[in-house]
Amino acid sequence: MELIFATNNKHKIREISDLLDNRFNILGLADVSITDDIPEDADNLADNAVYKARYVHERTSMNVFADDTGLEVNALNGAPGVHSARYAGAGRNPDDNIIKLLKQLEGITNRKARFRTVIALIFNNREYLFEGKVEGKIIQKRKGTGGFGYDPVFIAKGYDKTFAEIPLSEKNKISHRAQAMKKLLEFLAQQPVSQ
Ligand code: ITT
Repeated sequence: MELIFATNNKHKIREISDLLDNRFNILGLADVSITDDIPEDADNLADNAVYKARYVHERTSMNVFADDTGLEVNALNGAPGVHSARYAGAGRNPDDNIIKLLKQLEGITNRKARFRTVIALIFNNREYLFEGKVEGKIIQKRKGTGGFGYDPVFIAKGYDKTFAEIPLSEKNKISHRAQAMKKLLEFLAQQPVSQ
């Protein structure tokens, strides 16, 4: 089954390919010659994900899913949230984002945070939403070199290592995206194979 994952983020494609069985052939945006930077201007994750999926569906008529993820920090009233990618500016630089986050949390003891992912799927012209989240905390200083984005400063509940210190296989057991993907996969598994 061919399915477009509407992302340019190679890390995400790798994470998801790791989760999928070989019934699915995942195509990235580059595979369908979409090079546009699809706007993510909505004020919530679901609307951004739906917008991206519709954008690609209108141009390809193929089954497609898109995700949007945010890091929600309790002490910052849910920020950076939907603005996670551009938290420190339009450059979308993960190192700058982490520096800003740690600065905002200086002196704050409540470090509770969660990653939340919303996936929008357009399948046979119908729209579906799937959500996953992982609770945890933001540490004081970055640790680890794996993962991407905010991974070096996020420790999931019940763990003592950051997402950048644990293997991808471990992150994929519990992560926000893995949980949303699991719901997507359960849905797809129920669809006839010919789709
Ligand atoms: P696309 O929009 O092309 O899919 P993106 O990197 O912009 O890729 P998101 O908008 O979903 O991805 O991500 C928002 C921000 O959250 C961005 O700064 C990411 O680096 C970060 N992020 C997303 N998933 C993450 C994860 O699993 N671990 C750490 N940070 C993550």
